[in-house]
Amino acid sequence: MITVFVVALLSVFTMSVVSVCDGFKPFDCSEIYKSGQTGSGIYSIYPAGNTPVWVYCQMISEGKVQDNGGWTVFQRRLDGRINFYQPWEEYKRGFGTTEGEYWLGLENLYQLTRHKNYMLRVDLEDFTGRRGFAQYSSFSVGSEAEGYKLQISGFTDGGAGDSMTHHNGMKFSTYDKDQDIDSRNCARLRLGAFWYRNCYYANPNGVYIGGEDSTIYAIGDVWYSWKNNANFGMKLITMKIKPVS
Ligand SMILES: [Ca+2]
Repeated sequence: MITVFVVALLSVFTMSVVSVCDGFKPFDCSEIYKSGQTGSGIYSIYPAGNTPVWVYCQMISEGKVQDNGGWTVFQRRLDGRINFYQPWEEYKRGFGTTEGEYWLGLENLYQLTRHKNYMLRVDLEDFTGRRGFAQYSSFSVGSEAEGYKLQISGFTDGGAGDSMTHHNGMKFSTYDKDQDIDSRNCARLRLGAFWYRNCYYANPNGVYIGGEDSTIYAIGDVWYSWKNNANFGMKLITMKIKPVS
C-alpha cells in the first residue's frame, strides 16, 4: 500500500494538479474526461465526498477513438504481481497498485454505482494475444449491509461470451466471508473472491496461473464462456465502468 500512496502522491503533482488546485473534485473518470483531461493514467476521484481515491482512468478504448473514453477501472490483472487471495476487509477497501494490478474496493463501487447508472465492460486477452470483451448495459453494487450484492444485465458479446449474468443477484464472497449459495466456501475452493454463486463462470480475482493449467481445478483468473475451459487463466483482465449516457 506504500507503493500506492507514493504513486498516488506523485500523480497529485503531475496529472491531477489542475483538479486539486481549482477545487474540481471529479466523481469518476468520465467527469475527468469531460473536463478535457483525455490521457489515460492515474487520477484522483471522489466517489464519497472529500476523500480522494486513486484510480486508473482508461480514456481511450482499444483501437477506438476518444469518444469511448472515461472508463473508471476497478479491477485489473496483468502480470500476477499482486496477490488477489485477500480477506473481506481488503476487498472492501481495495488493494494493489493503481499503475499495475489492483482492486478498487467494494465500498467505492457501491458509492459510485448508487449515484449514477453505469455500464460495465470486461476486456480480456489470452497468452496468444487474442482479445475479447463482454459488455453490460447495467451494473451496480449494493451496500455492505446488502453484502455488496451485484446487479448486472444487458449483455453484449465482444467475443468472450457472457460469464457475468450467472453472478447476477449474488453477494460478494471472500475466503473469510462466505456469502455464496453453494454449500462449500467458493472463495476457498477457487482461491479468489467474487460474487460467487455455486461457484462461478467468471473468476477474475482467482490465481494468476499464466495460461492453461489443470494442476488444481478451476482456481485461475478464468472467464469460462470464452474458452469453455475452467483451467484457462487470462493474461490481461480489465473491469471498468462508465455512466450510461
Ligand atoms: Ca457457501
